[in-house]
Amino acid sequence: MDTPRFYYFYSLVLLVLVNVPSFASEDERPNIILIMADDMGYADAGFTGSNDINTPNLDALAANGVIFEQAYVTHPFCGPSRAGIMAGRHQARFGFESNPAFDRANTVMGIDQKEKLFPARLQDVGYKTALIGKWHLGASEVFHPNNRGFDYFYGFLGGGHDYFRIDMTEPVDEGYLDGLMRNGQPAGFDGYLTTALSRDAVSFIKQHVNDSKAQPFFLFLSYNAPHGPLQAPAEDIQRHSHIENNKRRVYAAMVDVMDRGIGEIVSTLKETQQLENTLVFFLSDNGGPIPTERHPYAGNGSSNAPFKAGKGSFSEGGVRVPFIAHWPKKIAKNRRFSLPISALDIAATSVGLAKGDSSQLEGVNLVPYIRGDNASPPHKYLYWRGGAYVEGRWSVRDAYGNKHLFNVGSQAPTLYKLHDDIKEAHDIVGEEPDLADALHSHWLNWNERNAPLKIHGYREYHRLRNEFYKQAVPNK
Ligand SMILES: [Ca+2]
Repeated sequence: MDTPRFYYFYSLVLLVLVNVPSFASEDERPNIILIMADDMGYADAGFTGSNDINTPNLDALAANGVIFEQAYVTHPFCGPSRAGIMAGRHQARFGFESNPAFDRANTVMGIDQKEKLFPARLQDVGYKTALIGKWHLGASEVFHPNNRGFDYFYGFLGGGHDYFRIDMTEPVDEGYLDGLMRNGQPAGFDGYLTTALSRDAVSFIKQHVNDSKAQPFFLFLSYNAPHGPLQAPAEDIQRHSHIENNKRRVYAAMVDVMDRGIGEIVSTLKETQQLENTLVFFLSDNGGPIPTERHPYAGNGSSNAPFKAGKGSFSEGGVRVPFIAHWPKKIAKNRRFSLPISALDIAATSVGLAKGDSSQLEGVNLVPYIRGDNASPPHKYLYWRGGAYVEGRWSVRDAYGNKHLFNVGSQAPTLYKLHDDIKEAHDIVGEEPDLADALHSHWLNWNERNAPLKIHGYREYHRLRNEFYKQAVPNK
């Protein structure tokens, strides 16, 4: 062969090999669907032991996939937990530790613009991305889902929404009666909101598969169910008449409608031959809110049994959540994974499988652990940090169930051995001071790389704003 020509040909081949991503010819990368419940109690799915609320569709996903027995979110309430999940980094790294107030004009009140959210990382490597439902990471244009990694958005920007109505003549602080949006345009919904979100998710999948069988998609189906306001269609409440407690009866109906929607998603994946190679995650964004001594009428009727406390607390009831993954192609059925995992792992797993840019992500790709290729604990330590109304509070646990925390509402730090004391009933901080010190040192070390709290919680924000305008508006 003529030598210069050979090199020319050879470098051309190399150029092509280097420039064409390896997934271009035959894309084996999975679709990814992240389904999130809002304020759902740990014990309120069949697969976590509920006997008065039926979740047959979630249970089928659990049985045909993997149940994570020790799965944690990084914060015990909505906004910060979701910020961590979307960024794939602990939200304390960028100071997002309170629920942002709903304010379309405020370009500070949302998730740090410097954070590259994981859907944007998927977008960069060719995924079609969609958010359907709740956002809660900022309401101004700069935080808008379409500007933060989602090709498609249908839903609402605040922390929740009325399930039946839109009423722009009756504005409420957190936007619960505002119109919905679809890709920057005003939108509405027919009937019950949870059903409308499920229906939109089904349409998105069908349309995407119809348009492009080759391109994988990422769908974040972010239900606000069963977060308040407690509302459900009358016939669904009626079907739960066996539940005596009024709140829990409505709550059960809300979970039930969500579960049926998830069933529709699974059916659609089957119909479109996508189920086999779609990785579906399901979790709740924090523990269920339950009545407390200070607020005896609080809560949505959820149960976090067998754990202590609920939403807002660093006890297990606030941060340990129902969590499953389903991916027939790569994850064997009937699996239970018993080592601690973090909601931050969703981003690392997804971006890892998509062959995207994982730099700065703090979670781990769970697949080698689930499949048994890696038997070590995915996380030696997990960390929590207070913010907003719980500043100065912290929590840390290790892979062996030792948990040291200065909890919301506590007078002093406590220490528990979760493997013998799942209810966190026996504080042993006095008996094992060295263990407590060692855990706290790990927390202090971790905290050195965190940012200070950057935004006010919504209550404080509205209080300050109202105070300000009270002074500004003359009485005459
Ligand atoms: Ca929540």
